[in-house]
Amino acid sequence: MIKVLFVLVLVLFVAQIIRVFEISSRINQNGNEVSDGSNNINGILLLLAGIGLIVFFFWQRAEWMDQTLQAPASEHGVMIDKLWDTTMGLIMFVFLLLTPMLFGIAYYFRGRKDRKASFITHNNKLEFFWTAIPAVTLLALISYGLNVWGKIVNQDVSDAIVIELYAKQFGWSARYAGEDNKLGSANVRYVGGRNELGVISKNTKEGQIKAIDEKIEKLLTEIENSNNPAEKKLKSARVEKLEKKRKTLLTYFITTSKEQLLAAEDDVVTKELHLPVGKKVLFKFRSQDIIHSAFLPHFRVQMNCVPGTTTQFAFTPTVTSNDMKKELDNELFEYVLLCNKICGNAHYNMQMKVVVESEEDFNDWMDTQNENKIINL
Ligand SMILES: [Cu+2]
Repeated sequence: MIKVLFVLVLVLFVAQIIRVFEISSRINQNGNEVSDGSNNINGILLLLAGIGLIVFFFWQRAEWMDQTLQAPASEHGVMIDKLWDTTMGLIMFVFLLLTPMLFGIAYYFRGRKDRKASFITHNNKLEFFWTAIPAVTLLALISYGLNVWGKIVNQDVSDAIVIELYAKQFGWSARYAGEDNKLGSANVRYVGGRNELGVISKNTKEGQIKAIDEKIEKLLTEIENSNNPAEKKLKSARVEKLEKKRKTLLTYFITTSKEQLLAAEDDVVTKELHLPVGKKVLFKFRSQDIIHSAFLPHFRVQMNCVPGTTTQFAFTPTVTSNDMKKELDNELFEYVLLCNKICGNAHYNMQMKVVVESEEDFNDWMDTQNENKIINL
């Protein structure tokens, strides 16, 4: 009822306001004409707005241009930058051509008492040109973009190093495929203990089952020693749940092929991403919880990480971290992997350090990661 009254009051209020305007415009009927003076003011303001826009454009360039990304540190990055420069160049050309026209014409042809506007109702030639020129330009740009994207995603990856990038709220893990260059299977139900990625292997299965069995045993003794029927019931339910989980884990293990179980054993999970320079890398992206986006700005790489499926991206890093430090004259510079999809309250800090180094250094680093091998988890 109160809501209805509220709406009614609102409607009446608006009606009253409209009436006030009606009456006041009737009173001012003769003084309502736009004068040359106010036309001049409007014309000059438009001209100033146009000049302001152009000045602001050049100011932005001068002030912020050095904060844009430096030259790409990957092979395909050169193509992406060229595409970007072409698109931006065209946009700037159109902006600098049309802005003075738009605001200049608005100023030049501002209203004047002694001038009458002429008008054209229709002009086929004009219609044709202003439809055809943007259409052809966009078609060319889109074809160019699709062509570049096609080249980037259709690379030969037969000799690429396979690395899994695993996203979760809020952090990244990398999994190297080991000597066989084959990643083992994984399932979110296998996540537990040090097996953060849920990799399915003989020892991760045994570890999980052992942990479950210990929990069940503990609960069973507690049930036996308890005199509280409510507590007994609660704990029995928990035992039942754990037994169900045990069964699920075993089912996943049984349905994983022997080759895949073996492939998983030499996989290595790390908290830093190291890449050998000049070698093609094939990233396989997974997510544990929601959609994240793996973003490596310096390499011009971005790909969504989608729960329940695997996405991929292949590229070749061309500049080592040390060379980039020298080039930028910044000792503190590091490549970085970021999340580029707002995924929750700690999204801003979801990142992983990336190191590009010589193949020798890469192999040395790999040797220090032994304890992170799946077989040693
Ligand atoms: Cu994220």
